[in-house]
Amino acid sequence: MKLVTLGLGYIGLPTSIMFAKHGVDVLGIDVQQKVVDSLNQGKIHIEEPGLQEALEEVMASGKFKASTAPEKGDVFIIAVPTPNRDDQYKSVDLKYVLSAVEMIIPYLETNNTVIVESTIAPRTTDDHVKPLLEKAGFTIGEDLFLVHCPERVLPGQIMHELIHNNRIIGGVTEACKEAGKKVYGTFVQGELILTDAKTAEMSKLMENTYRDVNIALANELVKVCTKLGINALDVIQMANKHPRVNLHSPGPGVGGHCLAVDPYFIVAEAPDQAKLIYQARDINVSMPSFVVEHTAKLLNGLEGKKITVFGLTYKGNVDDIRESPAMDIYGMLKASGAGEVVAYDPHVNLEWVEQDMEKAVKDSSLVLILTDHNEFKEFNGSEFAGMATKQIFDTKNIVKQSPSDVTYINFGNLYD
Ligand code: SAJ
Repeated sequence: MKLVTLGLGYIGLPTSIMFAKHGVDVLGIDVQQKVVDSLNQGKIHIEEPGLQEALEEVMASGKFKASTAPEKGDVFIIAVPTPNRDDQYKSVDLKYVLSAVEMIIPYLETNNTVIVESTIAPRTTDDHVKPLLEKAGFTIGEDLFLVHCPERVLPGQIMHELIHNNRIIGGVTEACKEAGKKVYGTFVQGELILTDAKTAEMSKLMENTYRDVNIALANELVKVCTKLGINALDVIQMANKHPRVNLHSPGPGVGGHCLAVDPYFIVAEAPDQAKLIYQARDINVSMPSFVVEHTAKLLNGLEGKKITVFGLTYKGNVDDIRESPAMDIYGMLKASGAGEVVAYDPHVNLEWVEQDMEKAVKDSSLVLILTDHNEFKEFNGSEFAGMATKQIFDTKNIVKQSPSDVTYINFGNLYD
């Protein structure tokens, strides 16, 4: 089997490499020449445990190569970004998906399978992708097979989850479902669940929406408890002792290219019905302001103070700063008149991000933890010796034991 993948980002690259590891000849396509060059030189351009080693393995076996131009193949997988548009309900922008389809059309042959893995709004496969392929002369389910198989792997655990998660295979026809099953049967050990394309699209969106709505509930609880003088983190711990309750963890907001994006795809298609989903997004979007407001309170005003932000990525132990609430908070603090705002993140390799923890905290009045990197879980206290006032505001509740001479604040002991 020869596989052509379109998009070599956080999903397309691990997926391509996984197929190559299981004997498939893979040609990975990306529009960015520098990504293609780096991969062909055996270097990954994203951070994901196990991925670098896996790339080296498939380069050595000759099963994977990258290019900017597609070729003919048996299976085409589209894993390109689907950002929000800038409209009222932030609907899905299909431009990359549709241009990927246009790009492969000249290479498609009878009996090929086209799979969209990118997250798309409900009905996109039937209403947008299928017509393009039909216009090119194919009859879906007869001489070309079309499938939506949403990716559902967790960044940080992608290599494990690609193999062990179950997969929803949304075929446009029965024959399409079977074609999709054959492709993922190459390496997936989880269940291969066959359904139609629109059910697959909606299921994927609801998984992330479920999580977003539950996080919003936890974040709202923090706001309520802050007003009422109750420890929200204790409440979550108590309530979760109930066998049917699973309150999520509150935090400085919800980021990444999934939870902060996908719920809008549902809202945009049915705004009058999807009210709770929209409200949950609003609550999560409000969290950076809540954090900045309480940072100012803890410091009796931000003017002239140095604040050190620990963590810029959207979650711990990844290098991804897309839709990161930590980036919003960093920007808001900088715009707020604080004396100096320094960002320290050992996972983010950008010129303006400090890599030396001691330098980052020197003369600082507050360490503001925004990301749950492993590096921020344990401190012996000496790290904070140079601070002007030794204070930590831990919005992720991750510090295991705060050093005794440091004032430690989290979402459990914030009061209005
Ligand atoms: N977060 C909280 N509280 C929580 C859990 C998460 O504030 O209790 C925040 C994180 O800090 C982060 C955001 O939510 O900012 C998202 O993190 P995540 O770990 O929940 O999810 P992602 O975005 O890394 O990956 C999700 C996963 N979806 C689900 O778990 C339902 C993953 O399986 C999907 O493949 C991925 O979205 C995707 O690509 O859609």
